[in-house]
Amino acid sequence: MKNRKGDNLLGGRKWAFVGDGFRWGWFGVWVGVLWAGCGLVVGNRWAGAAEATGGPSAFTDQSTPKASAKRPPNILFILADDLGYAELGCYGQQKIKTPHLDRLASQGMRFTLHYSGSPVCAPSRCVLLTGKHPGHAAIRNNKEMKQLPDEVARRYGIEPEFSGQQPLPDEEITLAELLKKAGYTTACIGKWGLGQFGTSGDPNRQGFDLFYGYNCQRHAHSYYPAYLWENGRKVPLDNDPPVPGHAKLPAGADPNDPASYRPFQGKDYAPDRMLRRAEEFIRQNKDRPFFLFYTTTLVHLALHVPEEDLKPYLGLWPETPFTGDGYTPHRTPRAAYAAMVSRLDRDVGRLLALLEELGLEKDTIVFFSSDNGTADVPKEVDAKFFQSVGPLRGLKGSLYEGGIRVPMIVRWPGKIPAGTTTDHISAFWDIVPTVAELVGFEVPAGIDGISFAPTLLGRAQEQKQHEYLYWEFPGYGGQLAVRLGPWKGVKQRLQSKGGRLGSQWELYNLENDIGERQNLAHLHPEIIEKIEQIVEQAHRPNPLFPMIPLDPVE
Ligand SMILES: [Ca+2]
Repeated sequence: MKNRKGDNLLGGRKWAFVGDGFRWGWFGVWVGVLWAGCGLVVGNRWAGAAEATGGPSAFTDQSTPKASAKRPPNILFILADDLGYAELGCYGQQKIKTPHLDRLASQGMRFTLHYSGSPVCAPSRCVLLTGKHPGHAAIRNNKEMKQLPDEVARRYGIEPEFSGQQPLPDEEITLAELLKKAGYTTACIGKWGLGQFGTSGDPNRQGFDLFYGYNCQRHAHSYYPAYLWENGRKVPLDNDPPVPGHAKLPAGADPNDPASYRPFQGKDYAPDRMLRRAEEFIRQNKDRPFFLFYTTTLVHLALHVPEEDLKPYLGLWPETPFTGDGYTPHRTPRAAYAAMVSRLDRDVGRLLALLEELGLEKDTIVFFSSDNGTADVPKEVDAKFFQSVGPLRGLKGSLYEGGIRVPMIVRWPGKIPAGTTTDHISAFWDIVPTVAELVGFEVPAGIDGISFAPTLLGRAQEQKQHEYLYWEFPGYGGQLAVRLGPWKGVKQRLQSKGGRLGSQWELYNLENDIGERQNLAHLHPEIIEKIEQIVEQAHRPNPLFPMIPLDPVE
């Protein structure tokens, strides 16, 4: 089902209100506050569902397959890392093979206008898990902890260089906490980045029964580390010595000799471990509702991929060896990157095959997305060669479309029409209310998302719309972006001296300028004015992540 494109135009009826009491007299169209909650379903249909084995439940939709009548749907949310908008075949990729994800799209719904929570890792995940937009979220940048309390570092054996990121505060309510309350068994397997063990951001304190993988994002730069974590316990990996995430080819080493790169090839590949743990978790919980947040590190750098995955791409394209500085070197960076994307695809295929084997396909809603656009490091990732973000402008770290527009595929056999595409404009802050509506639990007050469950379930006419989408990002020079109907306002370099002296809004009409090439700001001062009002309304100061110049400088 394809939404009618015209419906998304500014001033069209679909542009409902997000904030309370926030009104536009836009083109004289008054659309009113059309809703007072985000797909809010009162009551907790599944409280205690884990205990209910086969008894009657409230989930009695006659169209539901028999197995589903017994249980609420599992949620498998697969979040790729740094996967660009056009790196999957089903999103137009020509060079890299992704058959499993293409098949997933053919069995579900593919979103063409879905946005991540931020152009970098940690804040994007915070937005996804809390349902608060980037001007309201607790975490707004990748902020590393300089030092953990000694007691915490000692108790868990955390090395100073892997102290983790700014912890998610206790008071934030995550999707995992909500699902746990609704009777789900919950796991995050992959990369965390929202606070070390023993802090308020400990995944076990944020609703996850099981955490397995990398806590610190810096630790995750190596795919051949010395260990991963299972909850607060280190699980040793067979990498002796472990491969670092960052290194240069040694002086004098021949960049064309494969042997020069051996030190950067480990033995025990972390994605293998994470996949196996995920399969184990699914098997262990096949008879009760589970939420698996599978946050694979693929396809984030470094360029670490096993030989067997690399082989199909070797010799296909001209290569310039990457010898450093940056992440670790690779002799064939194009082949390595393509292999990592295909490896991600293979791992997704394994998880889907397991659902099929266990007869859980119809009982499991599968989401697939990416936390931000393709990495902006041309010697390591040739985004131009791969056309990694298609016609979009910008890459990871940028609030142009290429940094934040991401793939989103959702499959629920028998519920979500197969092989469909939607241009519903949605973002990571919509995930909490969407899952809430699909599963049937109450969303916390004060979140910003709008459930896109109506779109998924083929009731697009009931779909409520965002009036605008707002991003602020204090990193990469400081940026703001607002999507308002077809319009996109972008402000860059806010924290440079030039920015403080008056960084200017750029304005693009995405309906006919998807590449954000033609700045129309000078022609539409009235839209710039609206955008500035939105910034004023949407931005809420966060002392940990000051947004200069919106927040007063100390
Ligand atoms: Ca990322």
